[in-house]
Amino acid sequence: MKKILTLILACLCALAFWGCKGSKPTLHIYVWSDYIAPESIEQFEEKFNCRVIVDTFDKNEALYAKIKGGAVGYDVLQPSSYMAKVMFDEKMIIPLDKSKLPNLKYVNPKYLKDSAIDKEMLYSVPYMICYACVAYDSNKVKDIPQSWSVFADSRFKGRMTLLDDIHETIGAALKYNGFELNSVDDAELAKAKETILNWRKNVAKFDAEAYKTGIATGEFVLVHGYSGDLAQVIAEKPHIKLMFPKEGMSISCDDWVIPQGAKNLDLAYEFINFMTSPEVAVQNMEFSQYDAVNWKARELMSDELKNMPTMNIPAEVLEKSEVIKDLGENNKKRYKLWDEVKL
Ligand code: N2P
Repeated sequence: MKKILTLILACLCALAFWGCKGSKPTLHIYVWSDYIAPESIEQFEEKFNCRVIVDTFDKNEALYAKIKGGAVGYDVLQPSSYMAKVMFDEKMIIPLDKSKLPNLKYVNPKYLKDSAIDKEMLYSVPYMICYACVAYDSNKVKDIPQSWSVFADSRFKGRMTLLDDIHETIGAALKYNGFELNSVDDAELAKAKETILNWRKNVAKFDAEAYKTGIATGEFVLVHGYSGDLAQVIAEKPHIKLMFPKEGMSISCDDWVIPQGAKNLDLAYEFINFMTSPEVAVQNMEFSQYDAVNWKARELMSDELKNMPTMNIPAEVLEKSEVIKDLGENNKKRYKLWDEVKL
């Protein structure tokens, strides 16, 4: 009996030893969907002998609520810049040690100077720029204006979607009315509400994820969506076209940040640095069709990507487009409006 017990103990010790030897550090990241090339994740895992677990979200508010609600265990997050600021102000993410991020030298300095919210990259590293625009099925949708007013067109009733995103859809309605994207003026917001209620009569739903499959399969004929995601669809289905409303669009950037309490800090820095290397950044541009905030990666783009409409937005539309900002206390006005207009 004693011998058997000794044998079992020896086996358990051996198993524990091999288990430890075989276990790899695991990096948990929480990011937007369809945004990171699977091969980048594989290359990172191989280079750093680790595993990466990728969880995805489709709204900044979902990310914020999850982390604020106490979700622990993530090492890297990917909020849009205005949400990164909120999270930093609320001490949900940490200031970055830039000595661990040598690839920051590739981040486009013009973007930092002109458009970034965190100009010094104190707590965030920019990843990709995104515009919210419109995609339509050119076989079924003809003669549309280059304007947000297309959502008022009852010809497409029930076959259009608007983004399920407070700042995007309120922003589009404000721009349509000639106001600033980040306006918190009561009269202007009231006008935007009236516009959304008018558009709402014609849209099937507010949606931030299914619109991609919806426009690709013909379920919807016209959708409000994120530029790169829409470009992913048109790369496969050339009859889907993009429309950049003449009144201007929203511009947002999604950033890498590290949450308070991240368990794998060194690996988190390695991951952000890896994703900011030009070769990996361009791999992700080609995959996601978004525009990386990386001057060197932009030089490495394929001709095919260079020619995509999302890389050639008309200058007059860009001039009227604005970066989404954090509105502080005034966000409450928008949450109230959003509750009143949501289907
Ligand atoms: C990625 C969507 C990111 C756009 N699929 C929102 N900023």
